[in-house]
Amino acid sequence: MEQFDVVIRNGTVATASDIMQCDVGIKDGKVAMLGRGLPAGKREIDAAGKLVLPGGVDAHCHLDQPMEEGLKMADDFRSGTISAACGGTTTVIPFAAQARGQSLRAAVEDYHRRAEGKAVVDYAFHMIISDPTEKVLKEELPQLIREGYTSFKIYMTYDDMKLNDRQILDLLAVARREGAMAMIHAENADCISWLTEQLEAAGLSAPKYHGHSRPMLVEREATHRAIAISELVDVPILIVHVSGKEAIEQIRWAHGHGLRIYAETCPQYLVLSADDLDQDGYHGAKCVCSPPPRDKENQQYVWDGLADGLFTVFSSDHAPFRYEDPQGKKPGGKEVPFRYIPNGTPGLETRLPLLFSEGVGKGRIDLNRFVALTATDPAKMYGLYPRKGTIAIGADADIAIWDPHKDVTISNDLLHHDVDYTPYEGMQVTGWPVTTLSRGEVVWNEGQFDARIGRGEFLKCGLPDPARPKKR
Ligand code: DUC
Ligand code: ZN
Ligand code: ZN
Repeated sequence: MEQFDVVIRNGTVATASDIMQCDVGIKDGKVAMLGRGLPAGKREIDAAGKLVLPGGVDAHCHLDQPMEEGLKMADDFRSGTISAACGGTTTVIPFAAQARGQSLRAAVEDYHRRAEGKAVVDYAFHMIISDPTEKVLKEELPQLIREGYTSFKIYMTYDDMKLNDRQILDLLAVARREGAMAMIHAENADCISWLTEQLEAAGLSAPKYHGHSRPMLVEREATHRAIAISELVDVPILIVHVSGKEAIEQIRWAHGHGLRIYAETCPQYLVLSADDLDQDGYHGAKCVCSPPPRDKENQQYVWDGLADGLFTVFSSDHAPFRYEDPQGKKPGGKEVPFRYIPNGTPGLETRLPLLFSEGVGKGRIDLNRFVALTATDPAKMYGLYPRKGTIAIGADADIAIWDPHKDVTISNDLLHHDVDYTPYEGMQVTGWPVTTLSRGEVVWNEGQFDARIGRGEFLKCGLPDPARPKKR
């Protein structure tokens, strides 16, 4: 009888720290052995000429998140996780969002119902807290953290989500006491609403003015305020979707002062720019997301931060709204002023190929850094390591096998999400995941997705080591 269920043979295995020519033996969904000339498996995969990488951990994506009246996300856990798997991602962490007036536990329970029976890869939840009542702060949040929901997002903008500084202080104090990771969307809400009114009064409401309503300054100010609040409470935070220079400068300042401030960025801040919001007609709506894409100089700052360790996490921030959809980018079937365009771009399936091609392929980051940013470090940030995010004995056999030379012209027809466009249409990339294994099961191979819908398992997260306070 074969010792292994699967053996991946002759590939180049890379982790966040090592690169080795070896075979990977998989048994019962786990990596069981690394070595040369392993005995036969029930299934043999020849990875000669290929890269064998940990499956991606996409630690920031939005799937089937309840929206305000009239809007709907295009991807649920089924289409979203299929798209993830076909793009080499084997773990997703979307958001259980609390509506104002809703109990946090009810939001989490509702989100479980949305995921169960649908996910094809494993998933954990972050929470979004929009209503930090006494009950949430004293009972629900501490209890949920202890049950394996060990991270939550705080919004500093959006009328239905934003928290004031006092509320953020209260939540960070809970994060500190319980050991959770707080993620912060840092944009100054009042500046945005004031600028939006000024623009509208001047008749400037086309999609491109979304960018004008959220200049870098509003992100810089909120980033600095979030850093100061984190310093006061003495608890690490993670700033999500950082878009450019001025926010990066604040984070560098914090690092220079010995503060534990982590940062995430996303593909849209590397390869999209304000020009993409300024497409003919209303097409710029496809690239409306917050913070907005900036310019070439800002892109370079983001690249520098990816290369030199300023950023810890590279996520998609997949926020899927169809373009031709009355519940999507054209609410009510109309081309609306920018303030009513739902924010977000799709990108679960293109996250890894874009960073691989533009980053590793063009010599901006090396392969180990690519693995760290896309798999290992997100798993560490959110308490999933070492089960997820690496190739090591005993880890889940979540693996993406890459053809590093495969040339692909990105087209929405190739992708598996339920969105009717990709912002990256027509982009040429080199390198694509050709086979994806989730817990040792081949779910994507040579252009075919094949796995039982609902096979994805919920992951309870441990307390993340990086969330420990400095105790200064
Ligand atoms: N923030 C997100 O994290 N995702 C989509 C839109 C937003 O503002
Ligand atoms: Zn956000
Ligand atoms: Zn998001």
